Amino acid sequence: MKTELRVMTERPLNAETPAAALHSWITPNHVFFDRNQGAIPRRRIALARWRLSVEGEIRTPLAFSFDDIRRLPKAIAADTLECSGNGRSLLAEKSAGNPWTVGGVGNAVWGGVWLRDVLNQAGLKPAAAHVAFEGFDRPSGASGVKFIRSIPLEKALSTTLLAYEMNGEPLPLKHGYPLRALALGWTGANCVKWLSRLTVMDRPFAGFFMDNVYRVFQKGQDPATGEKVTGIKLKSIITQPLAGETLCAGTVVVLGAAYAGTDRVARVDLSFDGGTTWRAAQLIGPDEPFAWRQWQYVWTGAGTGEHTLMARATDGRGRRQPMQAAWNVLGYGNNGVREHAVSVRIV
Ligand SMILES: Nc1nc2c(c(=O)[nH]1)N[C@H]1C(S)=C(S)[C@@H](COP(=O)(O)O)O[C@H]1N2
Ligand SMILES: [Mo]
Repeated sequence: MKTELRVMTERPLNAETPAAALHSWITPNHVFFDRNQGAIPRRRIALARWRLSVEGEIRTPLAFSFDDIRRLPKAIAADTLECSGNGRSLLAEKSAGNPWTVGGVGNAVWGGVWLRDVLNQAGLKPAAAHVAFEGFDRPSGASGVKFIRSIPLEKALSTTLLAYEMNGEPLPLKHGYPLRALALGWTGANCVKWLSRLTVMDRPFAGFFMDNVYRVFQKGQDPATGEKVTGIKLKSIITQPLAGETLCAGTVVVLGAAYAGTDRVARVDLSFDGGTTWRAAQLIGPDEPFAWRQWQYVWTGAGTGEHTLMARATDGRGRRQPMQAAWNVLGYGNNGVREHAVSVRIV
């Protein structure tokens, strides 16, 4: 079984989790996908040197030491993190960017503090409306544009975590040591790693990583007018059997995971006939907000031949995963049922 990351680019490091390592509810840290716009810091910063500065539309500018952060009430949250471009290479029409298949996603239990506890210490001014996050990773390329991203204050004050632990371990260097943001249920781009500065603003941060990318737009459209990528889209993936596997006729256990960003997964249905008929899968395992839900279906009487397995999720509001994803220039949010179908041979 292949359980090593599939590296797409080395510099910066972009690598996806193999489908075979997406079986468990918790994605182990060593196979968790890597997505970087710039260089991963070479070594762990000394905690004594690290500071998180809080600036902007606040009453008291503050610089938190790591101990200051640790002294705040501890928060624990499960969160399935997905890169906005995950699934891009499975789209029927090509789009630019890293060729993710299914593995630009993972689930972890994160430990840290609520962002609201940090912001409340600084005291918000009435004009506060957005929070910008800046990391200390070195930007790549000659342009030297830093990965700075902002989220609306409402999200920042409700369900945004600043995490220093990932699955019970100190946050690994690659994943943002010592502290990263996690806008729970939102795509990875909203979860800045290696945090060094928070700036409270009266408007969204303007810059390359806000206005040129992480926007859903069509050919000929100005990217800045496209919708911002925020919540992770409703989606279901099949983790067993794997695409291209040869299986024995009889009973086949089909396993997968489904996720809905800030929503809950209400059901998952499977089709073995191209979407004509659907059969309900059983939801199994932990049921936590913002985290994926595992499911299984025991397929009895699987006959010989080529079969295509499709999984379709429905969220808590009754909305169904689309049969085909809505295309956009940068290939964000591919959650199509057909694009994620798995073909196997039964002998
Ligand atoms: N500082 C910083 N934070 C970042 C990035 C980055 O390049 N620099 N990449 C973002 C993107 S696009 C994603 S998908 C997630 C990936 O997190 P991971 O590498 O821990 O899986 O981190 C986000 N946070
Ligand atoms: Mo991403």
